[in-house]
Amino acid sequence: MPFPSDTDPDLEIERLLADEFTRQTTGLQLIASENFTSPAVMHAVGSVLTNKYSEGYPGKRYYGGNQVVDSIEAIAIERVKSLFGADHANVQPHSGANANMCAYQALLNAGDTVLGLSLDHGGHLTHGSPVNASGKLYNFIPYKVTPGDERIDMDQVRDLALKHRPRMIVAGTTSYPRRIDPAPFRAIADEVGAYYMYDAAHLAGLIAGGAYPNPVPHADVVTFTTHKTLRGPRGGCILSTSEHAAAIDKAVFPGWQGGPLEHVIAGKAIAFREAASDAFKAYAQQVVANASALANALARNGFRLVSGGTDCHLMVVDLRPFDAELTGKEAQAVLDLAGITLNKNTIPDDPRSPFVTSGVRIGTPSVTTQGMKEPQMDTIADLIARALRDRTDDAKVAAVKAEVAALCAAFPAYPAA
Ligand code: DSN
Repeated sequence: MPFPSDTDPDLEIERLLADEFTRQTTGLQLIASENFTSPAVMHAVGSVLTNKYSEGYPGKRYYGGNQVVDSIEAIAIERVKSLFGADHANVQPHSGANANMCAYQALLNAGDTVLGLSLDHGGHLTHGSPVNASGKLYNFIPYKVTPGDERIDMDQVRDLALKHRPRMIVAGTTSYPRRIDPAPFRAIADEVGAYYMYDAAHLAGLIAGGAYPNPVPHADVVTFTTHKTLRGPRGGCILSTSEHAAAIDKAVFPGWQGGPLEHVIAGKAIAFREAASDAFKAYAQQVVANASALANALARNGFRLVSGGTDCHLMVVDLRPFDAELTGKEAQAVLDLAGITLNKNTIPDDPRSPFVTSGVRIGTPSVTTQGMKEPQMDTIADLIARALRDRTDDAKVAAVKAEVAALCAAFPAYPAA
C-alpha cells in the first residue's frame, strides 16, 4: 500500500484513508477529471518538501535553504516545456482555477471583455460564470454549442468577437466531448486583436500523449491541471510564449499566490517525465479508444450521447431517452450504491437545474490507467444500464456492485498495494 499506516497516533484519519483507498480501488472511477497518479508522485507529495517555504522562483527566493527546491522546480519547468513545446512555464499554480485567474491577471485589466464557452455548454466556472470571481472581475461574453449538432460553432465565436471586440478569447472545456481545433481560435483572436488563452485542464494528458491537438503553438497562454488526464498530482500549470513570461510569473507570485507547494511541484516533475514516455502515449490513445467504445456501448443500451459521441476522454450522456423520469442526480446516487462513481452533468439547454440535471458525465482516464480496454467498456456500459434500470431493486443493485468489485480486482489500480 502506498500510504504509511501508523502516522496518525489516534488512527482516525488513517482509518478514513484506508476507507478511501478501498472505495477508489474496489469501485469504477468514471469521473472524467480524476485519475490514479503513480506511487512515485504520491511519494513526492508526501515528502519533506511540504515543510519548506520558497516564495519566489529558482535562484530568486525570499527565504534561505532553497538549494534543493530550486533544482526540483527548475527540473519541473524544463520537463513541462519540453513535453508541450512551450517557451515558458510556471509550475506554481495550486490549481487550474488559480492558473486561469493568474493568466487573466497577467493579460487583462478589470472590466475587460472576454469570450468563453458557457459553463452549461461545457465550459468552466472560471470562464466567466457569474458566481465566480472571473465573472465578477471581467466582462465575459459566453459562446455556446450549436443546438443542432451540439458542437462549438466557430461562426458564432467569430460573430461575437467582431461584435464585442474582446481583449481575450478563451478556448477549452470541462464537459465537451469533441475535438477542438486550436487554429481557428487564433485566426479569430488575430482578426479582432485579442489574446488567445486555452484552458487544457481536461486535455493535457491527451495532448502530451499525442491523442489530441496541441494548442501551445497557437495560443498566447495555455493553462492546465496536472491531475486529470495527465495523471500527476493535484495542481495547476501555465505555459506561455516568451513575450508573456514575466507577466505570468508576476501574476502567480506575488499576484495571486504566496508560497508554492514544492512537494506538489516535485510530483509534477515526476508526472511530466512519466507523460513523456512511450507507455504514456499508448495510454493516451487507449483513453480515447476506450471512451469511444464506452459511448458506443451506452448508445446500444438506449442512452443518447451529447453531440453523438466523443473524440476525447469523456462523454456527456443524456439520460432521457433511456428513462424520461431518471435525472442525473438520481443516476449519480444509484450508481454510487453500485460502486460506480461519476457525476451528474447538465446537457446543453438542460430543462432541469444544475443540481438535478438530465445527464451524467463519464470519463475513461482512471479505468484506462487500470489497464482496461474495449471489452471492459462494453461490460461497464452494461453494468451502468442494469443498475439504472433496476434501481428500485436493492438486490439487483448489490449484484451489480459485486460485479464491479470483481472487475476492479482483475484490473487493480495499484497492483503492488
Ligand atoms: N472539477 C473539474 C471537473 O470535474 O471538470 C473542473 O474544475
